[in-house]
Amino acid sequence: MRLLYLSLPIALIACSANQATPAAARGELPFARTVVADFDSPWAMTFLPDGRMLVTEKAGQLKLVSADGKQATTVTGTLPVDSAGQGGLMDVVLSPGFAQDRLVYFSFSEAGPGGKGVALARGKLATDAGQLEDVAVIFRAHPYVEGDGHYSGRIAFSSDGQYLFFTNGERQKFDPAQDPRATLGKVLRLTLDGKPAPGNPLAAQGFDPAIWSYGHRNLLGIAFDSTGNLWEQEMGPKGGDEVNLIVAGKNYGYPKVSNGSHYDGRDIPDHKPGDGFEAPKVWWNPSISPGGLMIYSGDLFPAWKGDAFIGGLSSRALLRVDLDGTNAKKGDQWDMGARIREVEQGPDGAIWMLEDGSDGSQGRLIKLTPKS
Ligand SMILES: [Ca+2]
Ligand SMILES: [Ca+2]
Repeated sequence: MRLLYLSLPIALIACSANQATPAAARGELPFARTVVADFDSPWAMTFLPDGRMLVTEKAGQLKLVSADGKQATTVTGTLPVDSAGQGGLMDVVLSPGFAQDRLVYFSFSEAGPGGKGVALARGKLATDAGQLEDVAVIFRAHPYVEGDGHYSGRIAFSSDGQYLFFTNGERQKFDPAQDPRATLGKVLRLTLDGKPAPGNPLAAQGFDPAIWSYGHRNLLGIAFDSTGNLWEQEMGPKGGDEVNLIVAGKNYGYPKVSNGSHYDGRDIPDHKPGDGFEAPKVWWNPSISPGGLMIYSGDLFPAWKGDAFIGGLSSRALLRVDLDGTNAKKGDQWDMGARIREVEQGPDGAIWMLEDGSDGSQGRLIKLTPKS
């Protein structure tokens, strides 16, 4: 009773201090937005060393975009993609040795024996950047299954440039995420040539030799921070979207455990200490539908250095997650009024986003800079 009495005036003071609504609650954004270009269902982007950009469009086009966004040409030499449902041309990332080897890695969905799956390919960007040469598929998820969902297909390179991490979604089939022989529902560690990396943590236990971690659902973002921690975000089931710290050999639980539940209403046991599964560092209920992940290392927004930025699809938001060593907690969630598919850091430290819609309808490339 005494505690309640004492706490009352403090609560009242807190209320009156908040009467001036914070900027975030008024919907004001702490950055300026510039619309740079417009695309047809863009999916991913990356910057070339000269400031130009490569942007993928889901239907299969790889666009080369001038640094000011005013000119966009189609890069020739890409592969045919199966663009249906969530599939299409997906991620695009430069080789760690791009300045010398000019290799570009990209992922896409394709039809094949058994159904459909996500493939990883690479090619050499011609000096004028208008053409990919010597394009070859270097890895395919397995097995291929029916359906057009949860391909994942995000690419990241280890900080030392030795390994390629590739995400394979569970294709809306649930159990493959726990199947040691399937690459579905996994984070994979490959060589730069797309082979299973030697020394992967579960190979000796009979897992597919490419597997680095398992028990994932739809992994649409993967990135290393400046100290070498590997972060991943995935679309979980209803109320269970996650940011995970990826540790070699660990089981992240799906579909056996999740802080969310199945979209058809069936329960999934929550993560709890000692259950043998890695719990997410951050999760969202209601769902945000994370579409892309970037870890900020620039100078334009010094307060956000080292933090993770996530594009939200159903949440139509840009989200910031505070990263501190191996800890993570929710930061900001800014309403963008459109599904955000991809987040990238520009050469000058600006934050760039791709909307998820079609040309002329929220398929825009937007640059975020500090308010002047
Ligand atoms: Ca990107
Ligand atoms: Ca649950």
